[in-house]
Amino acid sequence: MAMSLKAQAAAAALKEVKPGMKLGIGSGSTVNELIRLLAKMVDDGFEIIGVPASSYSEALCKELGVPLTTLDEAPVLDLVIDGADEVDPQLNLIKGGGAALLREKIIAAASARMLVIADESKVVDTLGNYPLPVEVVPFGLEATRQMMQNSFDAEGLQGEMILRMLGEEPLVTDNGNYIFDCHLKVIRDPKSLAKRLEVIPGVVEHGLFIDMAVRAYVAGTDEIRVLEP
Ligand code: DER
Repeated sequence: MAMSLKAQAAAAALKEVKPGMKLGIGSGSTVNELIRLLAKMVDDGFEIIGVPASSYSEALCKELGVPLTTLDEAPVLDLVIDGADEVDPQLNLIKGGGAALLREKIIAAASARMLVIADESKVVDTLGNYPLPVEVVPFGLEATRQMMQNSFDAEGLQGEMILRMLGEEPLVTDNGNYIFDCHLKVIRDPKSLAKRLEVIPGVVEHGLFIDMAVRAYVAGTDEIRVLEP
């Protein structure tokens, strides 16, 4: 059976994984394909140790036998491979669709290199059509919302902020926080917006990954493209 686009992108990125590497493993459905392929390599004797970026990735790695450690045991990683919700030409990303953005960014920052794996639907000219996830502390939520709105206004951005729900309750991340999904449509200056969000006390982290990814493996219907900034 032909490999899915996500699996093809994952297989291409896995060529950069060398035996004995400490590998950051992101989160999401494309990363799940990576984990499945990685588990087959481990079954064939490939030596690797992974640090998962979400409880979902951790559970799948454990289920399939991918050896794991923690960032406390391995604070410097050789490589991280992760998905994205949007990828622009500079390889700036929007991430967080799966609510794992804080751990994903911590692991990406601890990794020497970050690779992105995605199908071609994620590639955009300008970030923002995908709602920007922002992880916030539950305390003072409405004050934080107002400060975020001020940041958007200062950037000339319009957009609704929607508290991400899980059923009837706000979704709680692996770190005990909430997420606002910000429907900004077009983010002309992601770096500037990132800086404005980072100074808001109630903002824990945002889903703009700026100047972090060094290569993206993008699976299209008839080819794998390798994008670099
Ligand atoms: O939530 C995340 O950051 C995921 O990596 C997301 O950006 C990609 O998820 P997908 O591979 O399921 O599309």
